[in-house]
Amino acid sequence: MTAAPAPVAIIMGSQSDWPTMKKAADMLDKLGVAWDARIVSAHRTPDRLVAFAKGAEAEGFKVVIAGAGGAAHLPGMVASMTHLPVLGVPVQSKALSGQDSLLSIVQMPAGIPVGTLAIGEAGAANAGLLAAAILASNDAGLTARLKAFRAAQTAAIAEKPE
Ligand code: RP5
Repeated sequence: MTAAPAPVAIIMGSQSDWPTMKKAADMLDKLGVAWDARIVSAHRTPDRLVAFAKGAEAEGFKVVIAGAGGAAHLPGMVASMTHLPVLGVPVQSKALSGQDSLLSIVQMPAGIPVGTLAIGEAGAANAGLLAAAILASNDAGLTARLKAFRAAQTAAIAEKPE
């Protein structure tokens, strides 16, 4: 029997983005959603970018999470070549603390959407949650796991500080 393809692609511009983007993978693991991570650079591997974006749907992906830092063209370029939902994660850059990444990703012209998350690890974790929520629209089991995650998160918050 052939295993079903992973529904979520996690792509990033550099190996150096992985510690951030792993937070998306960790969240998807918690929710029982399979993922496949790849390094795809808009600047350093443009042909790989085009091949990935044009082939993502045929590969069986349903959602793309794309993280990049600095002049972060990756999410927008991928979104221009696929109809899959693209979630952009601005990776915290050294020079401008991710403000550059955020503005590069969020300011898409009308017509090519990128769902932009917060800078850094929080954005990556939330991209995992959002990808799961997109997939959950026709997956009752995943909906239940998302609700359980929220309930556990709520239960873990103390009423008073120690
Ligand atoms: C971007 O340049 C990557 O997404 C990364 O955030 C940033 C720095 O890359 P490295 O120089 O660490 O490879 O393309």
